[in-house]
Amino acid sequence: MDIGLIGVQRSGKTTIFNLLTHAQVDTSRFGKAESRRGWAAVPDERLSWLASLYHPKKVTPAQLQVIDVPGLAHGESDGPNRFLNDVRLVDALIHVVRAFPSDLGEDPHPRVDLEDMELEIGLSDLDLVEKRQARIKAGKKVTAEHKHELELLEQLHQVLEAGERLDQLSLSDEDRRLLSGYQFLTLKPMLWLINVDEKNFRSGQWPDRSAIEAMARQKNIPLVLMAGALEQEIQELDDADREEFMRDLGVQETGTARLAQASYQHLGLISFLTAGEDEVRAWTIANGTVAKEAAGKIHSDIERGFIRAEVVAFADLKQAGTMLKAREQGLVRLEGKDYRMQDGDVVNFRFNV
Ligand SMILES: Nc1nc2c(ncn2[C@@H]2O[C@H](COP(=O)(O)OP(=O)(O)OP(=O)(O)O)[C@@H](O)[C@H]2O)c(=O)[nH]1
Ligand SMILES: [Mg+2]
Repeated sequence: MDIGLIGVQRSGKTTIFNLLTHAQVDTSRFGKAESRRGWAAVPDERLSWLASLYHPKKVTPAQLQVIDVPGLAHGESDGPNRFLNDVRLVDALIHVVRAFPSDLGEDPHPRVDLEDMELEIGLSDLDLVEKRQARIKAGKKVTAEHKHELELLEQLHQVLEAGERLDQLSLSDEDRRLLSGYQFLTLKPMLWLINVDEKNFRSGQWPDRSAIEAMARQKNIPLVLMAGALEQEIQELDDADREEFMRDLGVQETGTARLAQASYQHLGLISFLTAGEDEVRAWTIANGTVAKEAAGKIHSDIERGFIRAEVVAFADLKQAGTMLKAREQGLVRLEGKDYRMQDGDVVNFRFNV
């Protein structure tokens, strides 16, 4: 699962990237023109509980790949912005919106920034549509499939020209498949991360709040309020200090955890867990994935030789206390290949190759 961080210049993208991936990229200077990738661990308290039960050699959280790209420059771009190419292939986008006064003392104008970015990604999609239309029309023969695609592209063109996102269009599964190859940015799940300073985080008030909340509702985009720089300071504290700081701030979970939860929810993702003396681990799958496919996440051999999945819900296991007791209480089920996996399932796949 790949997630792209986009936003206007100096909105705090690299700060969020550092926070999520525990990287230490310098954010003090302008003009960083390259994109970078890193892995973010998905916080999951269930792993620590399982680790205390199994004392494994290794604990491996679910991982999301995060891509940090250079910021969108105001007024400098004519034509599609080059940096958007670096996020063309991601599964989801996080738009980091500056709602704190910049280090140059400029007031934030998050609504304008949001509108600019929406316009920019819309134009980028429009450019793709037009190129494809031109290519089909320039071809020697226009087949029936081409005709259908041209009609569809015309529809997309209208939506984009009206300043709407393509995900507002209800598409048939077939058309969705047809379009998936284009990697349209406005068809990707998106989340708006409102990046504020400590004062606004505490008060819950930030510039343009009601206008942006209305925009988000209309476009069906979730908002996550976060104080990026502050979160990074919190992350560097030791456990006891961190707890106290968070209590004082009135939050139960770190920004990273809240962001991961929002992404999971919005992207329709769940985690299943495997536990043993070697490793305790969380695996990311799409909601609706069946047991046999989930087994393939671990290894293609396990998928191919799939026999049964031994499944216990994490909550049941925790309540029983140990796997043995869970078994005695009949909480461990044997499921077949078509079983729909649930978030927090602790699984042991039986297979034969
Ligand atoms: N007050 C405050 N400052 C922040 C916050 N997040 C980032 N900054 C500061 O804003 C400046 C830019 O942060 P970056 O994380 O480099 O922003 P960016 O979006 O990656 O910038 P470019 O890649 O140059 O577009 C730095 O000086 C950060 O310390 C925040 O939540 N609050
Ligand atoms: Mg940056």
